[in-house]
Amino acid sequence: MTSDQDLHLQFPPAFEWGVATSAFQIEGASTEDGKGESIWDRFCRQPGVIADASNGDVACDHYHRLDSDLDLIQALGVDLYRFSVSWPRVQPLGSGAWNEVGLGFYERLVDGLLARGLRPHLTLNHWDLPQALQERGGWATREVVDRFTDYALGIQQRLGDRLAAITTHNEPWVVAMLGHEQGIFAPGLRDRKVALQVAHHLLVSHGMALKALRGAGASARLGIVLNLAPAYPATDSEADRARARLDDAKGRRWYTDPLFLGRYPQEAWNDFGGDVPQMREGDMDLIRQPLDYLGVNYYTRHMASAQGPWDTRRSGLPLTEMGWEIYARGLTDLLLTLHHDYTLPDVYITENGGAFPDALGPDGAIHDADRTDYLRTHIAAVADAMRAGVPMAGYMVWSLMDNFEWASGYAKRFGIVHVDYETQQRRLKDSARWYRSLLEQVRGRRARAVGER
Ligand code: IFM
Repeated sequence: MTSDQDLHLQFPPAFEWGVATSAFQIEGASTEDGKGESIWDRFCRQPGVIADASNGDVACDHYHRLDSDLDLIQALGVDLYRFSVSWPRVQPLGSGAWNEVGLGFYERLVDGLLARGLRPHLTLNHWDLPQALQERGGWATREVVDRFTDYALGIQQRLGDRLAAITTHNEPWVVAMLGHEQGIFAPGLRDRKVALQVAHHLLVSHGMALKALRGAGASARLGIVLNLAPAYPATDSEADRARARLDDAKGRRWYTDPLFLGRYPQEAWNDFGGDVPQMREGDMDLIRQPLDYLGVNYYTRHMASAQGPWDTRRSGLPLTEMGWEIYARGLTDLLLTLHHDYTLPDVYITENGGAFPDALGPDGAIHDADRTDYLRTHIAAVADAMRAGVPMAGYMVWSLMDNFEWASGYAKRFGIVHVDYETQQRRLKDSARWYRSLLEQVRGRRARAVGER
């Protein structure tokens, strides 16, 4: 096994390291300075949908603590920061007028990162669609494709010259399926046909926005972020193996095949039957725009059983607080499968991390050895994939700090920095100190590489 001493040696000096967050999960200030309502603001107000009945009104109060949070990011020694723009903060109704104060916030954020030597990786859609667009049908309507493209161009015009990367969407599967089929995320709908139409519009809007951004001369690298889990059969039976292939086609390839091959996987298309989306001529060509990078969010594997949903406790592997199996090898397998199936652009792990109990010790520290182990083994899994030829470009921890974990509220903590929600005090957990020391070793190596030239 790769030791801590050796881990940084597995990565070339140019490999980039970062931490990630999203607007709704940390900003708060949900009605301030002209911000419009998002579908998550609205969803949280429904009784019973958020485990602890909380919302994003205050969250980590990042909106009011921007400078000290940027100092915190810099202190970790990372190269880049992945964040998202709240669409309704900059364009309250999702069309028409822009909100100058909201744009100013992101301008300060981007300039503050650059001043601290950090590269801004901006995500346009991390789920908080303006509620005004939802009233007109949201992602289920074709209109949203044009609105999203206008929004992308507005951000490009204002911030584009200073961004290292622009991601169109974060995890389209989650928006489509958890938001529109299972109804456990905003906007809380339960209709598979609608969900698949939403997925199609997310992909088309990705392609349309990418094309428009390139047309506008964007200098940032452009890509998309997918949540992917490799599918394994629960047993060696033919039935379970067939289920794993089908689950993979419906969960992963439904997104990656259109992006890289310009078509939906046939077996998933057949299985979805009458629920498949309506398409327009040219849609698949639009979706298959050249990507500068693919972002992969990895947390766990998927076990496929012909008997029905798999109970993760059956595997005997340690689980995170989300009940997700800890299986680092799955990350290597996933990356190798992607490398085998497609000609990949640069690949970033745009999210990876775990929720753990995180008790605050009597010494005022958080000894989250379980999270440090999780990060170490998954980073080693990335190194394994890279050695096997996968074009890995960077790795980002989810998350910089504890935050609003959607339907789980604030009870599940993913941060490497602890947030005391009473006082908003930030405290580095042991995992943050470990990550920082890994990056110090990386820096030492980079400095030596420059010295040797
Ligand atoms: O917190 C989320 C994030 O917003 C998207 N990816 C998964 C994370 C953990 O559930």
